[in-house]
Amino acid sequence: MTDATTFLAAFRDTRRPDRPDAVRVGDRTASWSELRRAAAALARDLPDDGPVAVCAEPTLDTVVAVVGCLVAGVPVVPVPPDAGSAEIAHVVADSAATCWVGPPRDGVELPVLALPDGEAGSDGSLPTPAEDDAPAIILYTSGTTGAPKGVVMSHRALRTGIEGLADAWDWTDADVVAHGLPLFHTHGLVLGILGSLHVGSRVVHTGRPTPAAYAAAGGTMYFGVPTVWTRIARDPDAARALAPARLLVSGSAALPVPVFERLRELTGHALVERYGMTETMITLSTRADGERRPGWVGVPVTGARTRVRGEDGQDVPADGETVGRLEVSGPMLFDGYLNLPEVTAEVLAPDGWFSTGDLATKDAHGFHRIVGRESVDLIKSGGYRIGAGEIETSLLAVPEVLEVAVLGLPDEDLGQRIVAYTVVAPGHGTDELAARLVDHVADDLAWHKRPREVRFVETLPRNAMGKVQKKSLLDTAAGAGGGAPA
Ligand code: MLC
Ligand code: AMP
Repeated sequence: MTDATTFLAAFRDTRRPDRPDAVRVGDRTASWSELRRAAAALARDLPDDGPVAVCAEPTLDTVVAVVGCLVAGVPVVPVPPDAGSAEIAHVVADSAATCWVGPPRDGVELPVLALPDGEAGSDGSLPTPAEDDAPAIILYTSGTTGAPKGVVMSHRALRTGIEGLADAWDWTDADVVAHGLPLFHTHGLVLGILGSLHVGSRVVHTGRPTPAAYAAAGGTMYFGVPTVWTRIARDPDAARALAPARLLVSGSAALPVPVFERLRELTGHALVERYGMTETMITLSTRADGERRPGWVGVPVTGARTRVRGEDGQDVPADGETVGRLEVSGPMLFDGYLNLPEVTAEVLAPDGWFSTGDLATKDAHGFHRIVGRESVDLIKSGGYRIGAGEIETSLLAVPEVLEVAVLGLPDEDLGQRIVAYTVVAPGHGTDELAARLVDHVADDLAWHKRPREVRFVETLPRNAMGKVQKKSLLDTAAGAGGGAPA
């Protein structure tokens, strides 16, 4: 079956002419037929009794592994290649993964499944597609507290999410998608790679998302997080090289208005900004054929619905100013957090409305602006979602650390940078300890979750109940030139 209601429809459709350079990752390229044969060969070898963990390095092998799982109907768990010991142990245990694809890792006891040598013995015939509602992928993402949660996305959620974007962006098989984002999150993996295989566009993964690599990628559609766009805006030659593209798209965090304006000057493009979450795919976007308004993330994509609710549980006026809690619904939403039905029930109502935790406003034309997050404990740094709680837990395991409060302070490059306010015994607050704390988080959780700064303080501000007053720390940081969060 290769009809359009199957995820990865274009890639599955053997009637389409082959594309010799369908997927490029770094310096390796695969045609659709090569990828089909490699994925089919892997699918044949996969266990059918549980999720498969894939070490999601930015390589063509990762693409083969993920696509092999999807066509086999076996849920895939992309694991950040920089994941530290505690994080990797959690993801492997929580997902109940039955095998591991990728370079062996210390502490991972699972059987390692090697990718088949070449496309050995495979004619590229893909297995019968999984049911639309079957789980396709489990993406681990941070909450305000605790270890990352497994977000279960069905084939239907991925397919309808991509179809909404194809409509919003006029995304077709004539496009070449270019990006250099990680292959363990929605943005880089699901949209960039799998989205291209569904729509039929070529995709070029640039390795690291440097301005020079974007300039050389020859894309018609570029995907980037705001940090990537900020760096391109500071490199006028690289930015000008993007002028021939059709669409430049920003998402995963707020795009600063000055960056939008600077890129308009340099590239002639008003960036498309879109809003999404791991749990929801992309639900809001400005459109290829519509208004692009700096600081605003546009209108619901096809299939998605939104509402902005006030304290009283009612819709706030659609006046473009009144702020409320953003809720979304649609077929692109997740099924729930793995093993966490109660946590799921707190955010996903039985009628399908999901509480995003973001604060937003909507205008009379249905345009949305994201104003911020309800909780200061969810940090967005370089487009990565990081929970303050998981970093605090990790740091408290270091014997010298008596108390700690982690905050996201405004940062021109990363949007927010992770700062750990740390109380240690007198005399222990040295540069050596600060460096050791940063390394500890990188080794325990992930390189991209490491604090960028450790500030030693004598005490943390607490209220009468003993709860740390993070807003007060933010205000003090702003007064000291650290800036208030946007
Ligand atoms: C990188 N470095 C490492 C390392 N990784 N060193 C040791 N160990 C590791 N594991 C080094 C690099 O070589 C480099 O050194 C330096 O660290 C900085 O590297 P960088 O790649 O520039 O990283 P950094 O500045 O930290 O990150 C910026 C960034 C990154 C934008 C590249 O934050 C990023 O990839 N963000 C994307 C996050 C994302 O995809 N979010 C989507 C979530 S899904 P040197 O010496 O070479 O400079 C979602 C849904 C939606 O949100 O709406 O899309
Ligand atoms: P993640 O689960 O990593 O996708 O993170 C989702 C969060 O990223 C959302 O809840 C928002 O806080 C933030 N986000 C994503 N896109 C945007 C955007 N265009 N503008 C502002 N915030 C965004």
